[in-house]
Amino acid sequence: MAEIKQVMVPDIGGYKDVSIIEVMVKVGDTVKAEDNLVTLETDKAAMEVPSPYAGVIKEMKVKVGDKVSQGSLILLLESSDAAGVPQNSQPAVQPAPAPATAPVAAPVAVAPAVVQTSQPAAAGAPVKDTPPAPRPSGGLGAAPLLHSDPSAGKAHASPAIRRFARELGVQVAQVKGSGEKGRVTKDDVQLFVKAALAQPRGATGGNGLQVLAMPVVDFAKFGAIETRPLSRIKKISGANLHRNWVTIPHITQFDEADITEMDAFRKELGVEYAKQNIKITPLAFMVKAVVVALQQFPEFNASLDASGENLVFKQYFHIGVAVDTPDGLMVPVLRDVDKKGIVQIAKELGEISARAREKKITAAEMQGGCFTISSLGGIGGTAFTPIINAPELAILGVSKAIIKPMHQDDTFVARLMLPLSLSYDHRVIDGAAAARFIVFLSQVLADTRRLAL
Ligand code: CAO
Repeated sequence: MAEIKQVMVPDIGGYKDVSIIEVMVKVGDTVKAEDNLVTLETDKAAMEVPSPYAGVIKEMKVKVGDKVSQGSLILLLESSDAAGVPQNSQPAVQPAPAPATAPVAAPVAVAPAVVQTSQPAAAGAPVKDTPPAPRPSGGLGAAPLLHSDPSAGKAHASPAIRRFARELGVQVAQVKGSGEKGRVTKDDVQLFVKAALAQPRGATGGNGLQVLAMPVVDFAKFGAIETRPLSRIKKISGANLHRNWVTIPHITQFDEADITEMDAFRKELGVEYAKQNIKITPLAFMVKAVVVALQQFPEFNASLDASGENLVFKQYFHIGVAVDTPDGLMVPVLRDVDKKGIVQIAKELGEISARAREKKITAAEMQGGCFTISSLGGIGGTAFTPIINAPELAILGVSKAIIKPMHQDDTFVARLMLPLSLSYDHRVIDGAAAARFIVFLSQVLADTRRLAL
């Protein structure tokens, strides 16, 4: 049978004339037992008064700003739960685990005092026939902490608002309060979320990048257009390139290697191995020379671990080679290059680049690289700034070798000069180390006997 019940302020640890800072319900609302009804606040803490019964709110007896003490009538409720909650029982408020350092003014939950009337709802006005029974709450100091929000002690917001904010993933401390004494209101949290959603894609707060949104341009306004989707490879590699470009501090060091002798030797080998269908390009020498340089400078054959605080030095020498395919860039990896000769490397390079162009490279074949070479030498250009293939620490860009006049022994001589562009992760590699690396690499390429060292 429905009954009208009076819900009163419970034992609040002896505090008197405590402000009501929030009223969560209104007449006509249906509440469940333990739904919060009002929030009270002293100068030390905020506390919520949960409903002891399920039912419908019939009359509000308080409003925001009212001062109440233990026993003050909060509201009348038509209970749909005849059994209700025993007067002195602890409400089933589940306190969240307390933060390691509990904020001084952390909100607490208290049980309401309830007066149950014996009058049926139809009989009209409720009758207060028993005094409010104080619940065995430990009062403000002993009550459990309700929230683990680390901002709880700083921002001025009721527990309900904190919970609302938490549900939306908002830290109350970040929200500017527009309420009394700078209190954060529900509207403030909603405005905060709206503002966050309105930020451009890719923009983040805190330590992230704050970038302008890309302009949305109607290209068709300026002429005929055709829209084609990016290839799957470009979508995947694009995301990786973007991450690497914006998260790694790149520096690119340039040099030129005199490969006159090397190229003469390469041509000799080329004639010899053409019968076996092995094409020997300058790249095979570069792959080998890079490994010799990596052995000399182990820092370049390393990666940062996930913590970013340790360098992982690799004892193996797997070299990635960027291959231009009709669908986009792929980087298959040649394994254990230190154990292979130029001809073997050239053979594998031919095979792996052909398979990449036929889309026959597996994901496993593109993993485990220590260092990448990107060669545009077969196409042209004088230099470029390759993007590091993280978690590797450096990448070598190779451009087209051309014959140049070089000054030697008081005269100019024609030499075949190979442009090199070494991009490196400046968090790990110093400029001097990079210069030493590229100079050493140039020396190895200039004197192929060094490949055997
Ligand atoms: N200088 C001058 N000539 C060069 C050269 C260089 N640095 N590198 C290659 N060549 C010559 C070769 O000797 C070959 O000459 P011939 O046809 O007369 O024999 C010609 O250029 C074509 O070489 P290639 O490109 O077929 O072979 P490669 O071994 O040099 O490169 C591969 C193989 C797969 C790396 C290459 O084909 C490729 O895809 N390159 C593009 C990589 C890329 O897109 N990088 C950019 C990534 S963005 O960072």
